[in-house]
Amino acid sequence: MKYKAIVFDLDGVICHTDKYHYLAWKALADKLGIYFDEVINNRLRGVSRMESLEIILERNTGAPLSDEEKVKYATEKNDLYRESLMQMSTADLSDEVKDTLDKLRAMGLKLAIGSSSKNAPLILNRIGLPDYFDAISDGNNIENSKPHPEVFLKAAEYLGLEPEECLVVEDAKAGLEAAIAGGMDCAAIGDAVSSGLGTYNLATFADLLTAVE
Ligand code: B16
Ligand code: MG
Repeated sequence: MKYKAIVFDLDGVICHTDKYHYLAWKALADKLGIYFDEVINNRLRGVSRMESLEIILERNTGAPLSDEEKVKYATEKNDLYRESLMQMSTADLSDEVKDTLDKLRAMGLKLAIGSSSKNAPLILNRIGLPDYFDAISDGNNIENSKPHPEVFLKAAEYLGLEPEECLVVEDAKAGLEAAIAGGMDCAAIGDAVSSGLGTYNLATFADLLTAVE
């Protein structure tokens, strides 16, 4: 086996909360009269909440926001986003993802989460995996979000492994850059494939089973 563990990004890899992020940011951008679309939204993948707001504000043609206003609007977006998360259930975890995770574990691999999100524990609860992973590193235990490698280095540390013993799975360019900066191999899925940065490119989540052999 090439690796001892796999560290999974959450949003866009294990489940699809990305559409809820988009709708909540879109509602805020519309309220502020700022242009926002799905192409800009792709730049928010893996990026922290406050950094996401800064990307949206690049198109602000009105008065600049104060730091207090930025915190207020980011909180408003998060409240709306968390309302959407409450609609999620175990049905939002696909059979393909759950079966693949179970097979990887049966192969002897440790499984961890490496997510920029402060809402990761809530999301894992909603999809029925609150205690499934061997380690969780998320937006609550980091100072620097992706593309900084901290979230993945902490995941390796929590697993008691060296970074090079772990494979990262990511749907975001910023996430692949973070893995590479941390000295880790990475598997790209979804939008991240086109960046060309992945050690492996996955057409489906189940392709991981052959990538790790
Ligand atoms: P929150 P990931 C990331 O999750 C999302 O991709 C990104 O769009 C979001 O801004 C970030 O979490 C922070 O999320 O506002 O919930 O703390 O892809 O790293 O699992
Ligand atoms: Mg992601």
